[in-house]
Amino acid sequence: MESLGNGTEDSLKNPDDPVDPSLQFLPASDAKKVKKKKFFVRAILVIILVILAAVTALLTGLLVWNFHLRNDVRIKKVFAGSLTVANRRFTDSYEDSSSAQFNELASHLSKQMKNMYSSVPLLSKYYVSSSIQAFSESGDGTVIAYYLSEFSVPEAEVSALDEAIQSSMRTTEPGQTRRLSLSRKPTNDLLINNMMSAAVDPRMVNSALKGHHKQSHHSRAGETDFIQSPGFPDSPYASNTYTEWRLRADPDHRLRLEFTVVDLENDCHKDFIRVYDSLIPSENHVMAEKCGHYTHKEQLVFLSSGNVMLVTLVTNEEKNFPGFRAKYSQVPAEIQGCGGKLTGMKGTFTSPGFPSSYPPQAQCVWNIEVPEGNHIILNFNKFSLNDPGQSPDNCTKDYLEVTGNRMCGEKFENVPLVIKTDKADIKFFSDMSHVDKGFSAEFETFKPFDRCSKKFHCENDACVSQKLRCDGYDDCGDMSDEKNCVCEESYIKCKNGFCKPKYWQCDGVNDCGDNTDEENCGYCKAGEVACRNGRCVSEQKKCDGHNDCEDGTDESMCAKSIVLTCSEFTFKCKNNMCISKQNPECDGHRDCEDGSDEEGCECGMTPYQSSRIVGGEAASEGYWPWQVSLHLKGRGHVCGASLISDLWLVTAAHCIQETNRYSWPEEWDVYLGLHSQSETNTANTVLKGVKQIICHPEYNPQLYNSDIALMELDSPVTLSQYIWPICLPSATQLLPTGQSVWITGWGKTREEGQLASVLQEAKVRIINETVCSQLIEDEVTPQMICAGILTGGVDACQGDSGGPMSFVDPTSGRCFLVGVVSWGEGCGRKGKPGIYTRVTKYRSWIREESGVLTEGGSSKLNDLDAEVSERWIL
Ligand code: 4AZ
Repeated sequence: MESLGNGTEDSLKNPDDPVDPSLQFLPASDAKKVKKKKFFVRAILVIILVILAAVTALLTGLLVWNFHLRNDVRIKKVFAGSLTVANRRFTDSYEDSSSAQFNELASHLSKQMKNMYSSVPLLSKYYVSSSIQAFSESGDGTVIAYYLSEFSVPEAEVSALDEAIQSSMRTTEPGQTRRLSLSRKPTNDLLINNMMSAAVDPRMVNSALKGHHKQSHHSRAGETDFIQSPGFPDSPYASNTYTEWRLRADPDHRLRLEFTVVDLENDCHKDFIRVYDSLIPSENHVMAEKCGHYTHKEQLVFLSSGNVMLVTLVTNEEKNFPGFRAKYSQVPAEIQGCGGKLTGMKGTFTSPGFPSSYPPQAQCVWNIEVPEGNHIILNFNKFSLNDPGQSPDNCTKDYLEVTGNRMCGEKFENVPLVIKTDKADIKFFSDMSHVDKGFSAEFETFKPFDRCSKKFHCENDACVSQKLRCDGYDDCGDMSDEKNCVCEESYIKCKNGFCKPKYWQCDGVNDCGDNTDEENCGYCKAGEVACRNGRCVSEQKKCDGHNDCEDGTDESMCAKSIVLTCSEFTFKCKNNMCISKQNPECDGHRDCEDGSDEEGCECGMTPYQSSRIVGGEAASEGYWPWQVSLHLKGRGHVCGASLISDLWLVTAAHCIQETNRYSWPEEWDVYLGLHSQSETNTANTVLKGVKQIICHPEYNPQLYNSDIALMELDSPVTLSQYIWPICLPSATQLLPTGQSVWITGWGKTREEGQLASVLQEAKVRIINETVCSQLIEDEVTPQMICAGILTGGVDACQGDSGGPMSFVDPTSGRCFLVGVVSWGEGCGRKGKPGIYTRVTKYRSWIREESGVLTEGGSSKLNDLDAEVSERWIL
């Protein structure tokens, strides 16, 4: 750097300037050498500058050139379309492209089209030419013209051109007529409507295609004619050719085209046949594209929507095959059996033209009406309604609509369709492009058989005795037996329509579910809500976001929770805030600000939703994966228990207090994932020892009050489909009277009977506390909960003790441990429900002793466990 600087300064100095005496020069060892060096440096500098200038000029040139060139690279874009000339009658001479009439109308139209395009600046800019390809006769005797319009457009403007073409077409849609004026004389005007246009497949306008062979045929009534690829069958078709066959039929007729031989290259990108529902190759009217080889067995028959059809063959340079042969004829436009009324006990109907492919633009409606009281079954022997770009979930192109539900795509298996009425409207629709084989259907009738016979048929398809209708209990399991009731005299009518026994009124329990039975109990007026704390507030204040009751009652059964002072009626979130909603845990809504009401919700998911001890049935393996069997060493099964985490069990205190020995952890074997007591060694079963037993400190062996205990396993159990914890209810969870719950265990199947070998299950209902106390001689405390079937026969029994009473929350499908089998007066006796430990009362004790924090009770569930649970939900 330094030497260059010196050199430049030197060179700029005028050699005539007097030398500055203050400057002192370093002695030059060799003056000639210094001069040479300076010259050399200057030369390099000049060369670098020249190179830089050249590169800049080159780059600028390239940029300018590229910009112009790109703008100048034009693409040939061909549109194919049709239009109706409403004020010209069709004559046969229009079919002959060499006739004077053809040429007169064609040139007339071409000029008018040019005028039309010139009125749109973008079209006018890139327009090259239009050519009228053919004419055909429309249904009303006027002329349909088929044209090709060519544009030469820069690549960047292609989509703008497409849009301009489409919007210019919109002005001539059906019903709109466009008068294209050639001259000022109105007589010369052509009235044009139904103008349609679509791009032509670029493979058809490929400049490599040499031959453009065109043939025209008019099918005559009663005659069948043939078309075939050039040279067929003696020599293969030629390379790089485009051939088209224009087929016409008389007005009010369709064309029927049947391929008898198709033998082309397998790759449709190379050689292919196309069938169009038009006389020009418009993409909007492609009915089918075929290549490869078809055997005689596969019928390849097409029907046009009108009286024209176009067949094209495109071949590329390699692999030439024999080609095709097809016969064509004209058939009346009206297709028999396209819609109509179908009556009787059975019948058939098919897509139009079946077994030929249905035509484009078809619409048929069948009204099936079978004898009153019968239902309809539809069987499809064939169903193939494919249209490219249409998914079976969104049938917008070709479809069959059965009582409002659309079906499309292909069905390989005949899955009968049951229509539970005696009338059905069925509609077939095909759009203007792409056709398929269609369908063939059979309808039959059947008398709906009520499998419940004289019993009440629940909405969930269960059958219950008619006597159980409107008795205040949910016998069906979906409350349907308690809906639409006229309440008998001994019942009150709740505002929500349910009937509940009068003696449940004013007992402090909300049996109606909407609190009707606890209103007007002397302390609240009509139209008021009875708060749990004894206050009364106006019903209008319910769910208004204010704690009007001051104990949260009026905000407890609302979609949204409010934050309240904690009480026995509130749910406490992890952040110690309390919320008003009843049973908010694991209900799928984040009610706590910190989301803790939805934490640990992996628990309690059963793989199956069962429809169903004494009076029970054998459970299916894996139905109750929290059910545990407690074996006393040398004695076998003694009690049940419930898994609440991978380490902790809940059981009954009386199970571990029988004698001293029962309270020693080492005396117990814990079987998890067990199904049958005779098969304790299966792959699904795990045997664990017990590390510690914690009996509830207030357990009262005389009253069986606080009959609850915890067992800690000697090591965590690996969770699986067969071993999974049940959720613990929050302290404020409410179970209404009549609620169905499940009891499970290997206990005795009769009061004087034997233990069950296979795990048993039974559905029982929660019994009103007042009623229970009246039925049971011994004291029933608030720490207990009664459940059973008062007619008898269904109950827990000896050996079931300690086991779970599971409540399946219908909204989340999650199971909660709401009771622990405790005691009862005998087993399954009439009017003697079973007594269970009320788990909600022990929620905080369980949390304190076991450390099981979450409602799910399994803070240790890992990713793998979560995966298992997700699979189950499915
Ligand atoms: C028992 O002895 C027992 N019917 C458990 C439940 C019931 C009766 C007896 C309820 O373990």
